[in-house]
Amino acid sequence: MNASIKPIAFNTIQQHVLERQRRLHPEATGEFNWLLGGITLATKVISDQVRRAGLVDVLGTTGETNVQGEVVQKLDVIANETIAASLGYRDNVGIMVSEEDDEPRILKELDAKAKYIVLFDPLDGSSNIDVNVSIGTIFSVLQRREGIEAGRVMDHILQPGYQQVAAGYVIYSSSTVMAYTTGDGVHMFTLDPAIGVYRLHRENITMPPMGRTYSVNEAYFAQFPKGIREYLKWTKTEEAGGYGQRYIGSLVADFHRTLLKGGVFLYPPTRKAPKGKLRLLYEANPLAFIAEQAGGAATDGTQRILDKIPAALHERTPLVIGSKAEVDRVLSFWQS
Ligand code: AHM
Ligand code: MG
Repeated sequence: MNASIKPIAFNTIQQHVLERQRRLHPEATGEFNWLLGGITLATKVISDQVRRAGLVDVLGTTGETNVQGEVVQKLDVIANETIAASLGYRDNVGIMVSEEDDEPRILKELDAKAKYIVLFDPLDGSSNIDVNVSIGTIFSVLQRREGIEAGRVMDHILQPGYQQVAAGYVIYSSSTVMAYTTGDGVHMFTLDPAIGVYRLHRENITMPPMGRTYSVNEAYFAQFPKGIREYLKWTKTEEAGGYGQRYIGSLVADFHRTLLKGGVFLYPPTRKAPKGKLRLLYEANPLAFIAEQAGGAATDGTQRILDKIPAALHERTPLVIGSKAEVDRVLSFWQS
């Protein structure tokens, strides 16, 4: 080859996972890569639908409400079925759990082959779909447990977040970006629309250890616990040194900014949602795994999110997540 012609360097997400596995886990079978391929394929299809919303008939509601009592958007359904179809072909996925489904989808008897359980919020921030604000997909991956009697599906699903083997999210925004972790740091990829692949953008991301930005729906101020109200009042004092506030109303987008720029995202208990609004298994857990892998923290106000033992599929949790020092500061107000 002509020495002056260099091959175009690109590192796709699949290559990245393979390369790290060979280096860090030579015993790995490549099965996780196959599973991740199902998720990346589905999110490329969703990204395409989101980009063409308005041109094709995907905007608006289906006229139904989901198990959580929320209005179902057409794109929610499209995203849900796209992920289900894509993962359904992966013979190593035994169970799927989605925010949009009342019950888990049992694809295969859980055995050594179908060892993965994938939990996801297919389209987070759906209320923002019709107004072109960033939305996203969040996913969490667990493995079936050993020694569980046949048919006891929930025993496999209701595992604490520290048992996750992988987690990630995709944000459909000015570009489509995926971040994931398998417990070896957080890595970020941008979807290259020209060739339809996710290309490495940043490896081993670390969250700034502190940041003077808080992200909360402050319209609920009067409904928040006293300690949270005290923290929010304090951020406006001279002593605090000048805080900024950012709130998009899509968890993925608010988290993505917090991961890159630092600060804290809060969805505390409110009178309307005394256990918080966000779901433990497929919203709080995967983002908490990513936050911790990036050096940040996530708590429900009394304990680490990843230590929570879930009791129900669609369980909700309060969530304070972000830079370690800022999460600790919120806790110091909330717990005093
Ligand atoms: P969704 O999963 O039904 O879209 O709901 C979760 C969303 C999050 O993305 C966001 O953080 C939160 O709801 C916003 O809630 P609120 O409108 O109460 O501020
Ligand atoms: Mg959501």
